Amino acid sequence: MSRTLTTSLREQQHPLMRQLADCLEGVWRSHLNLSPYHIPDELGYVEGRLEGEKLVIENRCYQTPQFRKIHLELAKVGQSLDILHCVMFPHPNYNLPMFGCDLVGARGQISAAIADLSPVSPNRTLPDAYREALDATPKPEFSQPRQLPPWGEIFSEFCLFIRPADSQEEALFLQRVETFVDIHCRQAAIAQPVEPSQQSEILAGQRYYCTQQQQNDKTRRVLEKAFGSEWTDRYMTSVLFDYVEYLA
Ligand code: 18B
Repeated sequence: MSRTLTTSLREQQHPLMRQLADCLEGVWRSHLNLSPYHIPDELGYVEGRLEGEKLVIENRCYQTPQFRKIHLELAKVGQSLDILHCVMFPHPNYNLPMFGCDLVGARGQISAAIADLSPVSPNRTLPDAYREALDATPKPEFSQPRQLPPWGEIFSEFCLFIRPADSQEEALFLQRVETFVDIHCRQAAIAQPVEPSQQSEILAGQRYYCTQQQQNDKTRRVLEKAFGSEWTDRYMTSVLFDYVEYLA
């Protein structure tokens, strides 16, 4: 049921979101061994309306041996706002960065396109293999870069935060995100678990990433309008940016 519903929302969204959702799932399927990740039924498909427009959320979650949770979320606010949100949460016994992506669009125009592979190690740099792979690919230029907020210090030097100017830049963004996820899945597939002493550092890095993301007031505001602040708090800390406290 949720699959059909997700497919239907995907078809209603901005073409870049649909293409990106298809692209992410395609790369995952070709490199990873995906199993379902269970989220509570009441959070798989959610509709809210407090003041103003209806908000519809559709979630898809997977897990793999390397990833505790892979979360793809599509959301639609009335007829005006479309959102694609994705985070891949590695198990903390692997030194793998956090892949995250957010696309926000209003009335046919994407206003914010963000994607990154964000480091979680104490020195806050990506593993050498990632840097080498990313440096070996052409760095795309966009005509309308956007300024990250202060909590965005979690992102790497490879972070993209732009407003795509036209369909050419949309395609370039899509291609760049595919490169990020392709590199990430290839690295994850050959990753070796770290020593227990390093795991607590990675846990701390993942926790920091999530608590910074939880400070995104723009996300909070959209959710609060439809669901209230209590629900939004719980959703942001348990679905969008949850973290674990245990060692594997
Ligand atoms: N986010 N985004 O995911 N957010 O979730 N998002 C916005 O044009 C939602 C992530 C990020 O300028 C905006 O200004 C909602 C991940 C950054 O202060 C809106 C959901 C990343 C900004 C939303 C959602 C991420 C941003 C304003 C749940 C990165 C700029 C759009 C479905 C890896 C923040 C605009 C700023 C912006 C909304 C980043 C409306 C509701 C994974 C940096």
